[in-house]
Amino acid sequence: MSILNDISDALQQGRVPKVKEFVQQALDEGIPASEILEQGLLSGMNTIGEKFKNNEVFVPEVLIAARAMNKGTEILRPHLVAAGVEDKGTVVIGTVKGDLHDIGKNLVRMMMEGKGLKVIDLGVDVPVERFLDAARENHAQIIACSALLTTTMGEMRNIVEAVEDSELKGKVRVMIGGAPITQAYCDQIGADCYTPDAASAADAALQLCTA
Ligand code: B1M
Repeated sequence: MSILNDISDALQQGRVPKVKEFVQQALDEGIPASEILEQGLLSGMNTIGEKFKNNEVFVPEVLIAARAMNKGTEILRPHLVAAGVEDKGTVVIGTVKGDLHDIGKNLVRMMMEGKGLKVIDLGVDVPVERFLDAARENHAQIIACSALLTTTMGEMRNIVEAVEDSELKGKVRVMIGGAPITQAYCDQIGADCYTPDAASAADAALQLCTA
């Protein structure tokens, strides 16, 4: 569908006003928000990711594409998030210390909100203690951590150990995810749950909160 290609192209060029315009146009044409996300925005981001890997584009280009991605998903947000009236549980989410990647984390947050969960978003570069403090303050059932770098994923082990060593042990579950994370890594560090994508993270979080 050409409007989805237009979104992907505008995102790759980092053209925020065009991305916003095309996303709105696609919604007006009745294209489902999930399709606009997958085949428009994420498709563009994947292309940028490939080019970044092959040294065809560099950090500034990726950064402006990421900004366009976040602006586009903001428009989709009300369409992805169903009107959950009462909170079904509370999740504290953030990208681990040293890591500034937030697009995947933002998608996870949106999908969780769409399941009627209350989500406290701590942003990026979040130190271990902030995750625990926020879980205490908000009586959260889940700490959800995202990491995109092999150099920062080790922070997740620190979070699991800090929860184990605190009064939160047995009360707060730790969920992990992000491109370099696997089920094997989850088992290795003793985290409670790994999911490969935002939709399955939301399903798993709801299950953990309502089990
Ligand atoms: Co960065 N970066 N980056 N980057 N970046 C990657 C991750 C990289 C794979 C690119 C590459 O080399 N091919 C590479 C990591 C290599 C590695 O560690 N193995 C990399 C690098 C090296 C770096 C820098 C070190 C580059 C540099 O400075 N030399 C630097 C580090 C900065 C830092 O964090 N300290 C850096 C910087 C940046 C930007 C700031 C320019 C920008 C981020 C902007 C932003 O996020 N606001 C950026 C981007 C955009 C990327 C790529 C291109 C795209 C990431 C993305 O947003 N994908 C990425 C290459 C790639 O992935 N192809 C790359 C889309 C997003 C929807 O996917 O986040 O994976 P993702 O989320 C998925 C799943 O993983 C999952 O759900 C989502 C889908 O449904 N998920 C969860 C995520 N979190 C979850 C949590 C869950 C469950 C599922 O439960 C709690």
